[in-house]
Amino acid sequence: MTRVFSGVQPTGEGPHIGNYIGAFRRWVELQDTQDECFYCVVDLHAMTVPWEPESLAEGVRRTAATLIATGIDPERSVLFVQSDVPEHTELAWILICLSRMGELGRMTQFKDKSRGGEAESIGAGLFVYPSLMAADVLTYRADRVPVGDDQRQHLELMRDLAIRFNRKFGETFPVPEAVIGRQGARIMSLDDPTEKMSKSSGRPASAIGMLDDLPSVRKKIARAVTDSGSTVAYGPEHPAVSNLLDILAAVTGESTPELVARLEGQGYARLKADLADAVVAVLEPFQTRYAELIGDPAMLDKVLDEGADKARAVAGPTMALVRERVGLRSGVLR
Ligand code: AQP
Repeated sequence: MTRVFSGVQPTGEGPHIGNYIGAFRRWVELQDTQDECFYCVVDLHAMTVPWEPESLAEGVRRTAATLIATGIDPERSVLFVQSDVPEHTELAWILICLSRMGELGRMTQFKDKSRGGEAESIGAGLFVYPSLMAADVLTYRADRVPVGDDQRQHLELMRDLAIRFNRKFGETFPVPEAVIGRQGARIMSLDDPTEKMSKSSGRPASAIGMLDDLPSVRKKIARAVTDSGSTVAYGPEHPAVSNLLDILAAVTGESTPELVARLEGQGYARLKADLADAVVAVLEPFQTRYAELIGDPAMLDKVLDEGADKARAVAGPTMALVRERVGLRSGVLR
């Protein structure tokens, strides 16, 4: 039996087209090919940067509705919220104790997100959250973790922690494998192709939000930066246009060489017009479904409660085994 686990943070302006291309659409596909899929709104990760209680609660509902509207089927996948399953934090503590300061300090996401801040004022959660992420996956003893390219380093740490735990305490966890797509695994910002598209950049023009109104999606694409010259070409010398081509390829299913052949000599305006049409064609039905879901909070809560029950049924036995292996008393749990 193969088990898949992945998560999304309910942060910032909400999921963007990069999250969809790099992660969600693969999660949906995996429902057809894998035995069990666990998809989690990782609300505790959203506390690694300053947060407001109302926007966190709102972000959780919005993210859950987004996942269902993109095609995650709660009948076929376990869809739940991280903080509903306390085993994540319990295992995280053990993994934090097995993590090394040096390896956590090398995480580029920590370096990026803490840049510019005073060490004195950066929350310690930002430093240790890769160990919580390892706990998220290992709690379910998952085999495969579909993520975008930005999570590659965290996945390596997760594998190291699983191996370290198994060596010290006996074979307990499968060593999870990252599933990273060859195309679209790192969608870049529309206003700066050297920077990853991100929920919390604070620059609305940088990301196509999945919930952005469609006229502003078109406007953002029309204003996206391009490379000097006017050739539609793909490669490292054309980072901005390559990023637009990556998005177009992902949403249409065409390959980038096919797109280049079709759009060559037609200038950037045509590329942007085609891209806007293709992105709107994906977002329009998604947003209609999303509006129905977000308008029914009782149904969403029910889905998430049921998901938490199913997740706990797997997480509980893992933690009971872990407690025994590491030498913690487990009598109270029996
Ligand atoms: N730009 C991206 N291109 C492709 N995949 C991406 N992912 C994120 N950004 C891109 C993938 O989406 C999944 C969920 O991401 P996350 O919520 O865990 O957080 P993140 O990776 O830190 O993404 P963001 O959007 O940049 O959020 P903030 O700004 O809150 O940090 C992951 O599988 C991720 O790889």
